[in-house]
Amino acid sequence: MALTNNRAVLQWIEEQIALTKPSQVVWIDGSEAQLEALRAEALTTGELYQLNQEKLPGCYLHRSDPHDVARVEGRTFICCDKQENAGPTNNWMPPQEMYTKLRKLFDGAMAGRTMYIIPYSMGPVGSPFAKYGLELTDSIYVVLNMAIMTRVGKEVYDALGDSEDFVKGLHAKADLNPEERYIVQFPEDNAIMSINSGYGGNVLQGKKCFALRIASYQGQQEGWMAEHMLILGVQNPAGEVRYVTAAFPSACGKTNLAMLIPPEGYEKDGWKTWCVGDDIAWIRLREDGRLWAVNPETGFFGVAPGTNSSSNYNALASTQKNTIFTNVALNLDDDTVWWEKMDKNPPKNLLDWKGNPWNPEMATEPAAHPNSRFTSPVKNCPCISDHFEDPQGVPISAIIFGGRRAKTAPLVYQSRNWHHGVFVGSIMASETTAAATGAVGVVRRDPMAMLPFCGYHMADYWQHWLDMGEKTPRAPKIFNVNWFRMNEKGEFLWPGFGDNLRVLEWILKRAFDEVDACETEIGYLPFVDDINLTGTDITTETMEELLRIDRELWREEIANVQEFYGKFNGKVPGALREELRELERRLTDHT
Ligand code: GTP
Ligand code: SPV
Ligand code: MN
Repeated sequence: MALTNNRAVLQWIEEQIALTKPSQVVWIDGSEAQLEALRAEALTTGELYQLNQEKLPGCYLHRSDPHDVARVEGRTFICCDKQENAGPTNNWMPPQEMYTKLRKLFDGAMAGRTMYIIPYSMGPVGSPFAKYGLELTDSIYVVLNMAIMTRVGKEVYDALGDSEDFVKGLHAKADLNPEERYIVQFPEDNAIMSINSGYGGNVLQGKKCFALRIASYQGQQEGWMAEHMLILGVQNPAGEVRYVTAAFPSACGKTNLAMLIPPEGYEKDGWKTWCVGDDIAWIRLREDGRLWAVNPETGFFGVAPGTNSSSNYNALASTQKNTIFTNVALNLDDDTVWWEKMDKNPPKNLLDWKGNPWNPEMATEPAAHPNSRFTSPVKNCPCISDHFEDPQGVPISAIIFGGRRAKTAPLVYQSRNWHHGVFVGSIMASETTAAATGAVGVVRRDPMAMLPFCGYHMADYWQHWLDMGEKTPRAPKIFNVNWFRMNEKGEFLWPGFGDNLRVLEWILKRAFDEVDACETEIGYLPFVDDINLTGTDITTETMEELLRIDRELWREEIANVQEFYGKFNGKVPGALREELRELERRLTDHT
């Protein structure tokens, strides 16, 4: 029975039923009883495998199709009316042409299957930040993941009322054919269609499709921002909590920074951290002249490999109940999960992510897929912030950009002002990771970590950033970090993880004018002594190396950025081109 009288909702659903022709339609109401029945059904079909319910209560393993393990950027489209509004960094097709193509693929795609109607909210229901969506899907896995990642339930219909302002999302697994896989956003129609995938960011439409691609466009139209950012509160020994957001590309450390454990000495001194979000931030200017952020999600869809009790205790703790693991390895001895770097000794009796026997001697591939993930409720996190559900969000003092750069980018630097900070974000570059299909380890420009997620022209997006700064009297300070700088032997110079708090301490002091800095051509750098290294074995020489500016590399960087900016057909905002010229001038003057 329909859970709403909203005519726009009912009519749209009817059309999608007529198109996809499911044999059954189920209205998801968000109740635990209904979800439990779906889990039971998924166990009988093999879509889920029940893990050890004593050790991992409420936890399940899912293995995706081996050719469907990551986002597919080459098959992701922004279909707005004019190609120039999608810009050179997005795939585009005229909306009508794409609708025609997709209608053929969706025609009868749910025949013999059940359509689940998922009502969901991004952001606390009723909050000024909240936006609502519906996802129609034929995947129980999608229903169960969406129920962890978003606020699913009848209250969404109540909040929506008669309004037509909801995102219309349609998803069908079809036959998972990678050649016919499409992840399509229609920003001007508030619509998403994805087909022939069952994995992660391709199909959990609340996440990248809505909360970034559609929402970034909405943000530009309505004067707010949707960003690929974690949100973290850092409590100092005086008891004051200051918030940062940080944009790092996929699999570059957001989840880890978002819930870091302070190093021992810091903990003794009374430092604490509070996680608000690990992947997406929606940001609005409030009456007090500051930018405030909410995490629109309610779960973590986190990278499993590398997660262990010392790298990220809080993430590991978050996965100990009510979690869905995707493409990790299975320990047959006790029905628990395993992945690379969970501990040193892989279990003896292990099945790899494809379900085949695995041992280190015969292995040619890792046991867990490099992009294997856990879907865990945010409320499992031991350091979840009291403000997580706050409908107004938290005030941001610093915005941090960063990526994986073996060289070039120093451990940390501060931009000179908002314009320069936007420039720093626009020239971000990082080595690619397993989060998307394609080559891994190739350096590419990934502005604000939004390259695969910006729902409109990237240069207009930069202008929107500049505009937001103009109208924000107490704008956050903007920084850049690089936890991944390497020595000649290819080893990381910086310990990372919990020790990143040492850098955050400096950043937050800078944001409140509590420490001096060294002015350089690229921005403000810390004086070596101003990063607290007590309790580490990091030498002054290592620190100097971490903070060294290699002018030769920076000149190469400028040439590369010029080429990158050149792709935007003269649309790069003047303020950013000016920043690039100024940077070049400062680097030339130096020699
Ligand atoms: P998405 O969920 O894809 O958006 O990724 P994310 O940015 O949340 O990345 P995540 O925190 O899951 O980190 C991914 C990988 O980076 C893991 O393998 C981590 O072990 C590694 N990593 C995270 N933080 C650090 C760090 O400070 N230093 C080093 N060396 N590695 C790190
Ligand atoms: C990312 O790739 O940035 C993710 C994972 O957070 S996914 O949901 O698959 O996009
Ligand atoms: Mn992400």
